[in-house]
Amino acid sequence: MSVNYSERIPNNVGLSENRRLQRALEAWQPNYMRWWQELGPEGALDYDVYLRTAISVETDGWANFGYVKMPDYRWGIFLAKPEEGRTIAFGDHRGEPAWQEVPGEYRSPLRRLIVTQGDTEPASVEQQRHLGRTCPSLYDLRNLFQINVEEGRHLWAMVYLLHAYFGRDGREEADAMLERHAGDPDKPRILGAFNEPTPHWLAYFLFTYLTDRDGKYQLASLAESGFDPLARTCQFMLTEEAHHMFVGETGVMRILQRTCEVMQALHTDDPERLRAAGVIDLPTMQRFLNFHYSVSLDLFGQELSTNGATYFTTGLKGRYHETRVTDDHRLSDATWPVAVPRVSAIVREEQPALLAINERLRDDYIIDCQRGLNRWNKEIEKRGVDRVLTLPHRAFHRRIGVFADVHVSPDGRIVTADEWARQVHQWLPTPEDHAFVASLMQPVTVPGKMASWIAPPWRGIHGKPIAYEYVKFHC
Ligand code: BYC
Ligand code: FE
Ligand code: FE
Repeated sequence: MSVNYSERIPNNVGLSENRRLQRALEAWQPNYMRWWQELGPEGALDYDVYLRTAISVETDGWANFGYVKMPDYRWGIFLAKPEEGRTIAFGDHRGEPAWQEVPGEYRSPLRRLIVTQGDTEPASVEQQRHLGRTCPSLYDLRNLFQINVEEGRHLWAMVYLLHAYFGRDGREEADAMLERHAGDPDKPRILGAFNEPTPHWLAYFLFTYLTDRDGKYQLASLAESGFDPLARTCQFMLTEEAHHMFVGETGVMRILQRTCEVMQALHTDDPERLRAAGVIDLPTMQRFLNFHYSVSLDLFGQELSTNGATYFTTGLKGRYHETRVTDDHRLSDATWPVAVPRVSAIVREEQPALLAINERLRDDYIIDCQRGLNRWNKEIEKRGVDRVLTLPHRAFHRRIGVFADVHVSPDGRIVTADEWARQVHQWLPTPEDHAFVASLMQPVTVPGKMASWIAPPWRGIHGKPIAYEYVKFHC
């Protein structure tokens, strides 16, 4: 399963044995490169970046580190090793051999899933393209670029499936991936969170903690797919996702450490004084957390979804760790508790588990999000500060599903439009919050130096010191 790097498109799928497919992907490649040049990291085409490149899909020794100019990054096609005799783990086809070709009757929903997944990858690169201009350190800049090239590769992963298995429609969908753009009013990205701006590094760290984590849960569900090439692709993508969430979790942690340090030094929790000292106060952190969490919850779709039920029943998309769940894996009679707004309160009602597939995945996601919050709160406590960050209620600030039409406070009360309007500035980032955070974003590009608002990481990358020159600019 080692990757062949002698070809124009590195791969471990024997691309050279399928000339037609190889030619089709080689024809898409220049369009991708043009897109990267126009909408990839701004002004960074010529930087030498200390990047990790996958060289094998084995767990040991699968990466190579070295300076690379991003346009020279070897984007390619890597699938996890096939599992001998793999069978479909859920739905109507449970127990049947996994599909190596697209089942004709499921062609359209399968394509839709792959397109939706693929669309998010270049979207995130577009959203993050201006951040390089305001990096808090070279260490952070390098991690941003590492994530960007990997999201680019995730696009390649989905484009490969479209080209290899969906003929002409697939090629058209692959082209359209480079035509929709994050936040474009005429041709937006498919899912809401991927049209939101990522205007500064606080938004970016919360995005990689919360929105990349949706990626983890969606990819894990697709890694259960009865369509084996999709399952194997997503399994490999998941190994890269872990690093994206690490960047988010440690980024937020380092901001909190710095803030708490200054709170202790100045003996104050007054946001104005803390802001004047160049750190981000905790209420502001909470408001940004509220925003990114709520838009990420929307990514799981409606609480009750016939799409979700169909994906499951037909074996296209499973649950998180499907094979570890102990039930019939068909959900014919099972129920699942789903939160819904009733006259004056939010209550849980038992609903058919099949329809509640999206909600169940959201439940798994929420539990996982809370783990990082616990670690952040422990750090805040350790530094002698008496305040915690909390995840807002799942119904807070939602645009998709049953809560889209009600106003709900972060603590889960249904409130009137008036109360919402009066309080929203305490719950979600205000224009002033954005302006303040943006004002902190002065680039720091001296090796080992950090911006005022963030603590240094506890170690460097791949055994290198924190003060290593992770990015070389040549100017
Ligand atoms: N915004 O029946 P429903 C990642 C639409 S992140 C806008 O509930 P379904 C990454 C929905 O499409 C992982 N529209 O939908 C992270 C449907 O449209 P139609 C991305 C939305 O299909 C960071 C309608 O509402 N991967 O990898 O059950 C950086 C009815 O809804 C939204 C995937 O999402 C929304 N938030 O569930 C880089 C996996 N939510 O049919 C990368 C693939 C729903 O009425 N996608 N709608 O036109 C899926 O599995 C499903 O499409 C969804 C939606 C879970 C997203
Ligand atoms: Fe990704
Ligand atoms: Fe990611």
